[in-house]
Amino acid sequence: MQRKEKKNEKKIDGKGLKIGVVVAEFNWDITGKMAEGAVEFLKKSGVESDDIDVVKVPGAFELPLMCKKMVVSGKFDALVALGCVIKGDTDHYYYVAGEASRGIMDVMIELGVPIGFGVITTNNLEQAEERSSGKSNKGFEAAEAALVMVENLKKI
Ligand code: INI
Repeated sequence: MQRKEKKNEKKIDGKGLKIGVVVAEFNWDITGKMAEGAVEFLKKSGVESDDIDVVKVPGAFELPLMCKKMVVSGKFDALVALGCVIKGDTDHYYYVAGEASRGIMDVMIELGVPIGFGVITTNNLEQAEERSSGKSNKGFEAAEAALVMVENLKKI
């Protein structure tokens, strides 16, 4: 599936912004590509390489704590949280995906710093590959959402 074009899409100016990319190492074949997509978008938007910190965590379950620590440090204008949870034969998927998503939202709402949500949840590896490559790379999209939110929050 192709990335949906947004109405009135305009170039975001990321110059001077400090962005953290938090990426789960679980399913690295997928999340590594998502991290590349996120960094590519940030650089394309003017964020300097030195202002992009990529931090790894073991799995999606660990994303919220690292996001919280990074936001509390006060160093970042926004974060991008990346993970890939693939459905297996047990209920584990629901706990990992559900808690990652709830935890990231809690950090964002409590601390008021935008976090682009790039945790993909899929039925199989094939779907995960689709969502981590080319124009459908969800890392790219999550980075875009983070920068848009920085800009929009400034206007409030
Ligand atoms: N972590 C993921 O990021 N994706 C998964 O699909 C996954 N599955 O299926 O188990 C997963 N599990 C590990 C989890 O995120 C924690 O790292 C682990 O439970 C240790 O706390």
